[in-house]
Amino acid sequence: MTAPMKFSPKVACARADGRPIVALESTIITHGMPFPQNLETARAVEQAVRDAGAVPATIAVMAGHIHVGLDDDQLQALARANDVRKISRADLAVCLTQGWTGATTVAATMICAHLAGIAVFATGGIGGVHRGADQSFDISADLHELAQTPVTVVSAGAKAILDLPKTLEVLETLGVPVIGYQTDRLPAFWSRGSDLPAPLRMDSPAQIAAAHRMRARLGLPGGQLIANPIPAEAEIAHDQIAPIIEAALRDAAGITAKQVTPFLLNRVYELTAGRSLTANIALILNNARLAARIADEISTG
Ligand code: PSU
Ligand code: MN
Repeated sequence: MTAPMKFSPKVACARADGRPIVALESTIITHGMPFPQNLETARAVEQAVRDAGAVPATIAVMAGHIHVGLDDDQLQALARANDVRKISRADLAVCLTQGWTGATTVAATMICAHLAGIAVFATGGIGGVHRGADQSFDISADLHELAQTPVTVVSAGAKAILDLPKTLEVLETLGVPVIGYQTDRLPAFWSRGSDLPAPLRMDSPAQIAAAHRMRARLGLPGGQLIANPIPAEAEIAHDQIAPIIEAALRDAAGITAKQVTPFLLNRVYELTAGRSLTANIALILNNARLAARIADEISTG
């Protein structure tokens, strides 16, 4: 009994040849960005992975299968649709058996990447502990996935709409290594740094690949979270974004569950007149390039 998966021809070839592959998520396309920037970004991120010498594998659920690697028609269909479900660990099996179209979050993409034998995954920012979680109990399933699925996830930190200190505490409790890439400070998505220290630091893709392999040798089940700061020219300074996040959070009163993160990202987009999206695109491209280099080190090591 195996998982219902369909590999694109290019991903199938790369798997057969043992070439480096980078998994990419689809929730960012369907729930994280507006059309047409979502489609342009999905294509550009795939190209960034190719330019860095790896094969991109964007993952989504369609017609009862986990698709690993999408063609341009499939990417377009996802980017234009507004009835795609946001799929996390809890939803994956139901989405498949019901035949729904589903976009995979960080958690679900990690599960699918691991099933496909892909070790590295590039995203924007992971989900985490929401502000006010002491009342709402809203903590992303992404954190628990990092604790149990052995995939190295390249992010720009956790999204700054979250409670970053609490997110770090939960990651520490769950035994997830949070590794600042060439930085001692925890990156904060749209901003290069927060006032929090990065728990660990590494400076090269080879070091990150070595730690990934060591976790396997130790029999440790979970993954690694790489926190790669947004490029300086694209960042929105912390002082500038902080009041906007506060305003977006006020506007989010009454929004719950899966809708919270998409609502907040869209509200920050509106309140920054699109600047947050420009930054989001820049950081994803930056993560895709780093992920390709890590995947290359893992495949040759
Ligand atoms: N990174 C982005 N934009 C996004 C996301 C990540 O730059 O939209 C998505 C990811 O799929 C992540 C999800 O898993 O947001 C978190 O949702 P939640 O807080 O509901 O777990
Ligand atoms: Mn949530």
